[in-house]
Amino acid sequence: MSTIKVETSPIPGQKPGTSGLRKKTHVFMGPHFLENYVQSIFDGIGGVVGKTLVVGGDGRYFNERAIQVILRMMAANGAARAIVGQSGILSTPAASHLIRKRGTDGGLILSASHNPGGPDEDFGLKYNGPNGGPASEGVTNRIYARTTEITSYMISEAQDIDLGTIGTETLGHMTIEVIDPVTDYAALMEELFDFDAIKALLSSGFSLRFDAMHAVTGPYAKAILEETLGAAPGSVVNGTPLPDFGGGHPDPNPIWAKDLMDLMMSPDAPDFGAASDGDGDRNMIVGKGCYITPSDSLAVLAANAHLAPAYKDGLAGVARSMPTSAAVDRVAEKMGIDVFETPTGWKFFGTLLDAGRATLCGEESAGTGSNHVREKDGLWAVLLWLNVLAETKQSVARLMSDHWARYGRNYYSRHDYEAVDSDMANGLVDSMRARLGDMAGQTAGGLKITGADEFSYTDPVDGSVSKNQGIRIYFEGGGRAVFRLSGTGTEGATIRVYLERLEIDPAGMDRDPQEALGPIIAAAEELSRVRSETGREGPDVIT
Ligand code: VG1
Ligand code: CO
Repeated sequence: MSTIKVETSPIPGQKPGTSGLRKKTHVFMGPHFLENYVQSIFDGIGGVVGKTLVVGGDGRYFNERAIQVILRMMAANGAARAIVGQSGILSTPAASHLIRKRGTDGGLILSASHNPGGPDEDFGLKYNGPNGGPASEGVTNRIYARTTEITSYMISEAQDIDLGTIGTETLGHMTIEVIDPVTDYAALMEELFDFDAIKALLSSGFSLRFDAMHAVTGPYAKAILEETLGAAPGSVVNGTPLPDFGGGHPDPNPIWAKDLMDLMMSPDAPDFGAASDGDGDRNMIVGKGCYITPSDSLAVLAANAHLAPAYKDGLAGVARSMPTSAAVDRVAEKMGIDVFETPTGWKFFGTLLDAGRATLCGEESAGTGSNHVREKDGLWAVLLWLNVLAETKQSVARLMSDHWARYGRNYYSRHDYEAVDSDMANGLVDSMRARLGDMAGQTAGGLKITGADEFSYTDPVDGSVSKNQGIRIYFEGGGRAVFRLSGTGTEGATIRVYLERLEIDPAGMDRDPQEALGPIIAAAEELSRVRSETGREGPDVIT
């Protein structure tokens, strides 16, 4: 093997967003694009000489090609070892677990998560640190800084590595271990949950459907749900990872997992439905005729986690991203534990989890997880739900309605306006920012505004500060509207409007969320003019 140094120059636009760098696949495949970014990661983390990294991705188009390049660059940069999922496959939570279990120096995860895949769609890459979690802002800032000053990268000239066969290979001085992507993760799940109780539930006639959306969780779900826990064969659908996810968005929400939703709302619905996203870190939970919003799911899991072995001693604390509803806060309050409100993106939970201050974390975007890894974890959430259902012997709908009766219901919805002109989107946010100081005391949509600010976060563990994390407007009676721009898109801007209202009247628990949130929706429009400015009749996606 010979190592070569390739001259290059900075490529604009390599700034990582909410979760790593995401671009159109053809951009990632362009000359030097991937190589520049990988070298900048290596430089940004102080080089990889003698280091071990986990490498794997969600199987989307360009996954394996990109891994071959990464391995050649690792070898050329002096890395000691790469641990790679067979065929380049590793779900994001499985990669996080491997980094921790094997005590590596971190890992590279290839995914654009819930974004569609294929030559004309999206690709992504992110670095996770030795704790298994997404790099902190400090690290991503250093990586980004390197992308703006890079002049060369190192790469080996070598044949492709056989990633299809489990075993050990070498590339120069570097060892490459190709491992089964499922084994370690499945063993971890078995440690956390009462598999016997779940087996008993599934053999008692309880039926489920898990929609892997042609993405990475297929092999994991088949092995764990069907082969180990005894769910009926065929319970896992769309279980073979495809490079283009079968043409859909691998995003587990009522829009993109419509087939599952239709089934769950029909007379033939199984007892439990779930779906996960491209890289396996998101989850959607649906009962018979009953969709569970991710914010509610986090609250229900926090209230019941002690029913699973891993959490039997209770929770140290919980954390949620700022736009996530306060449903979990109400649980934490009753339990007398801390609740932390962080900016959007899993990287902000890392310090709290590492410090043992939070056990469960969640985001409104279908992300839930715990201290077992440092990423959100789709199948973990499904298994925790099943463990809770096995213990309580209740239906999903009943568990949810009992929860609302006890804690109140935080009606919640997110409205997304996609592919908006970036200048227009920024202008909209700037305009609201300029008016924030005067909003308190005014009325909008007939609701009195009690407070308005822009979220700034000071990490309670390491003191780092993250500014401009979303505009928050609070209304009389506990309502709230939040506005922020997405940091994961690859085309124009996506405006996210998060809407919430607390209901404690027992007679008001069964309303349609869009209707129950009507006044907040009207107030949000009056304050932002997002519909009139973008010329749209309504959001592109409602979750
Ligand atoms: C979105 C979600 C955020 C999530 C992120 C990554 O970010 O809102 O909650 O952490 O995606 O999820 P944004 O900036 O587009 O709102 V995933 O499953 O893409 O790793
Ligand atoms: Co994801």
